[in-house]
Amino acid sequence: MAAKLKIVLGTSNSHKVHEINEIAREYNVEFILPDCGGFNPDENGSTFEENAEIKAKEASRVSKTGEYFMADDSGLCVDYLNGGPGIHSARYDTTPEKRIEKLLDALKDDKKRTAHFVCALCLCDKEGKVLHKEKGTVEGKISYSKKGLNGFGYDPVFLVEDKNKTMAELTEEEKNTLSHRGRALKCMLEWVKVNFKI
Ligand code: ITT
Repeated sequence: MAAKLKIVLGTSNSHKVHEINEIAREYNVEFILPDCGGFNPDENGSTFEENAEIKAKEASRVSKTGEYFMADDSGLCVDYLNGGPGIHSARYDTTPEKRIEKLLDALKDDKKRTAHFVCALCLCDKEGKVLHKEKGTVEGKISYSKKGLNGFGYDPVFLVEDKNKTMAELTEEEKNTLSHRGRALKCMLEWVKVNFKI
């Protein structure tokens, strides 16, 4: 079997690296971190797609090694909050626990609880030229309290549509099958497979 194609993943979120490599398991691809001191892109885009592109390009700029670069910009969009926290999901409050508390508080007194997760992926080459983009979503509702220990971020309060469980109650494999990230990444990997002949 040919050596795995290495793609540099522009992120500082270790949960994303883990999930992305789990999803990529059945492909001949491995995602690795940028070869640089720290990864601090200026995420000043106004959409998930723009921020994914900013991060992928920044990874290609700062990493000393690598041929291909990908980034994931993702977040939770709550209908009652007009799509918020959205692209600000990671910055909604200072810790994951506080972010969940703030969200539950914003929806208290039986507010409309429908929501979805979004994941935008962008792949570029070492010159920073965009090669391909994908987007995935998963619909659900915000629960009244935290449940489950798996996953990360808002998973303990995101009730997956048609399942009587939060994302954090699903196994890693179940989450990756239906998540925003799983959906977007499988499409991206199929594109990579065909176009890079791996
Ligand atoms: P990088 O920008 O370094 O990749 P980040 O965590 O700051 O890491 P984002 O700007 O894309 O990444 O924000 C994503 C946030 O959205 C993440 O920190 C979570 O709060 C939330 N989120 C995204 N995907 C999630 C998932 O699968 N489960 C739960 N929360 C998720």
